[in-house]
Amino acid sequence: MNRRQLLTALGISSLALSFKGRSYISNKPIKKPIVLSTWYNQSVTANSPAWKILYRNGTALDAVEAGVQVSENDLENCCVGLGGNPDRDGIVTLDACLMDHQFQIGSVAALEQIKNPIQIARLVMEKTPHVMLVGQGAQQFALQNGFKLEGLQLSDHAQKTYQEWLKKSEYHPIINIEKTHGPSAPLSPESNEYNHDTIGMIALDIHGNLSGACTTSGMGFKMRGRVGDSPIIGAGLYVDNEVGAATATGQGEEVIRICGSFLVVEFMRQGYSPEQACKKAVERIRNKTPRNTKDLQVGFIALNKKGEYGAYALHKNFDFGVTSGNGETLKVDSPFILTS
Ligand code: SD4
Repeated sequence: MNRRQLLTALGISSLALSFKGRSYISNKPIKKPIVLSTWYNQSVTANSPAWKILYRNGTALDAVEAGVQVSENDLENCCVGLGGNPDRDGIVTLDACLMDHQFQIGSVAALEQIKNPIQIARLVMEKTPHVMLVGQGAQQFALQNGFKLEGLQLSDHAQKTYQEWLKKSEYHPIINIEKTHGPSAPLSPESNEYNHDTIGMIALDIHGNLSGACTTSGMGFKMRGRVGDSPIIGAGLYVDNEVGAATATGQGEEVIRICGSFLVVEFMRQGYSPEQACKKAVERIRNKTPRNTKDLQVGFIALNKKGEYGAYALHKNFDFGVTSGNGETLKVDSPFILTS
């Protein structure tokens, strides 16, 4: 048995070999399976089907795909699936992607009238030579694969919020950091509460493999054609099975600007803990963006090969849910760097 095989047998990952000496390296037993997702209010329900799959020795990919569909199917959810808030023209457009432990990726953006964009993203990954389909082409592909076209009607809450928004038709990507977020949070155009709650979910299965999924209706009242970070591999989601996985929520433009989730994974590769890695990515946004971060929220969650997890946000009030061990979903408040 060589040194690598010996360490692997002892449960010490190959990552530990490369970065021994850093705080990230520990000999603690690997915590698996485990699944976490952005915004605790939706994690509670979304992690549950994911956990059932993981608990029965299923794959992380199947788990995250099943998990995020809970939010996609929830018409009360302001920010995921067809119940989400529309763009300025009153049309709901959906973005989603997933990535597995073998660097397989699939993504759809600006998809309209299709209920589960994450399923289409998976089909893009498995059935096409491409990694991303957008707009009409994505819709056509969904229909060719047996999906049905849903109506254009907005959900009740989206209709109400849109009518309210139309009075001024102003778009400020401002996030009221004083209020509690989550699907059940009060929706008001003034507070821009409706701009949140993309679900990003990352998981480590019993086989030691990582996968992730991310799905959203994007920022409410965005310009027609605007695409955020959520369907962009490396921005809204990234997985490297040797290292870890990360996903993002919040102002997508800022996440894209720094290749956010990729950056978090790369920081973990350098030996940083998931929390430290998320913090460094958030600091990168604060230090580099030409915009004023006072009104911008971004949050990352990350998970490494050891089942260690963490998060960081620009502002307070970002939380997430973690399910492992006995299957209970733990609420975790993310640390943050800015207080005003
Ligand atoms: C976007 N990142 O479209 C998404 C929005 C979001 O919680 O995460 N909301 O920019």
